[in-house]
Amino acid sequence: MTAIKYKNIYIIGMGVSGISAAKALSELGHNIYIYDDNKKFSDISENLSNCEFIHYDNIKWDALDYLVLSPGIPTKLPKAHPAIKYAVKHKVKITIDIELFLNLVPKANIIAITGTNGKSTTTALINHIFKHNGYDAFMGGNIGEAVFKLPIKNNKKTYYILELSSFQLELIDKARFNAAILLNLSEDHLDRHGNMSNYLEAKLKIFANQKENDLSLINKDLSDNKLIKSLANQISFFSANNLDIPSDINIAKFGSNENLISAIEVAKFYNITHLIINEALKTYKSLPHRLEYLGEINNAVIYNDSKATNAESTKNALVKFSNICLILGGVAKSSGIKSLKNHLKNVSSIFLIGEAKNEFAKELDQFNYQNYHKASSLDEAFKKALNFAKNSSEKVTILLSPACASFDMWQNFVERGNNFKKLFKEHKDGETL
Ligand code: UMA
Repeated sequence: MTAIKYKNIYIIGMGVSGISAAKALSELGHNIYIYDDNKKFSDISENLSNCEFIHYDNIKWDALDYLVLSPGIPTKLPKAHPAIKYAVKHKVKITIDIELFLNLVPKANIIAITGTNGKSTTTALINHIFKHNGYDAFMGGNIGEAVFKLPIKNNKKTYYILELSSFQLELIDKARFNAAILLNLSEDHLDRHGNMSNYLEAKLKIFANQKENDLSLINKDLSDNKLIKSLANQISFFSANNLDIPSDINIAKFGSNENLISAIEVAKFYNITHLIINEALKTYKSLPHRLEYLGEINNAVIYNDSKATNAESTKNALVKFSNICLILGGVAKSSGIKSLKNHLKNVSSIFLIGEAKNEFAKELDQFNYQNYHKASSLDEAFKKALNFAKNSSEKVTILLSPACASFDMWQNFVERGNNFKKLFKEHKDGETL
């Protein structure tokens, strides 16, 4: 352990990342102060021994070394968190759990994955291939496992495979990633970044501290972008069209060719053979809520793609099936569903739910797509979709792929997906009664 021994660290946000950072860093001997704007956390110190819960107006800023922000805390937009002003005034370094964790493991191999869609699948796939090859691999980050929940192993034989969001990358300063991937880019999180150029700039921090022999992979589709062109001699492009794997491997479970090809490139970079890679691809199982196969009811095959929180992600799902009954809606992203316009030929009917339903109905009218129906809940939409399937002479794919955030009805996409799975189970059980 080097730079951060026995520091005074102030952690704001007591979610998954804040709590695990507070626990791990206090166990390492640092002085930890914590805070969360949500009053329900004010007695959290009782569970976090040695961590003092204190408001940012009352803490001694001059004595602090770090302000650690949870990824969900805005640094600029829509409105910078008030603690940031204090940190700037008192020259306290503003950072993120990822950076502090990586300070502790400088000898380990760090592989980082970002992009708008497919990050979790690519992260899980790389982890699966590495484990299959016998490597000591751990995955974490935006995928849901905060880095400070992972074991701290500072040696060359350890591989950390990290999914990183633009919120996390925004606060990266010195962390170096030995292999880094930018999978793709489409409109998302503009409430936090303001515009696409800022969003891309945050994502490109994944390459900022790389050295000559590190692997820097970017999707070739982005090669015309000005910011990316300026990096051209330091990066390699991968193309989603160059897929070379045995034909008996079902590629739908990888979400997209981008995920699959970039994961294979990383595995090859770390000397994993084709034989091992292909074996691992065969045994890989898709993650929950990402084109997750649930089963069949009567004439319908049902998939849960609750993780599709933007239209680009839903578009990826639509190209994989035919005769689709699509459940769409929630809290719309600023770009709405315009990227679905040319991908509705496989969609037989759409059931609209949530806050976005009227807005999406208008968009569908503009696309001249008429076979849509509004539903008051996910439950009603699913019932209507099952009914549609019953009356169809061909097999139907019922797909929950909402192209929206979930906050109007659920806490997050996981809760939305779990509710859908529960509905599936109830109807399935009903069928077999
Ligand atoms: N809070 C404040 N003040 C604020 C805002 C939030 O005190 O102004 C508090 C909340 O009251 C809450 C805590 O901060 O108690 C939540 O912090 P958080 O939103 O950063 O959530 P965590 O539970 O720490 O989860 C974070 C990531 N969340 C976000 O980026 C929003 C998780 O990504 C990540 O899995 C986890 O760290 C572990 O690394 C989730 C996500 O939605 C999956 N990511 C976005 C995405 O994928 O699109 C980027």
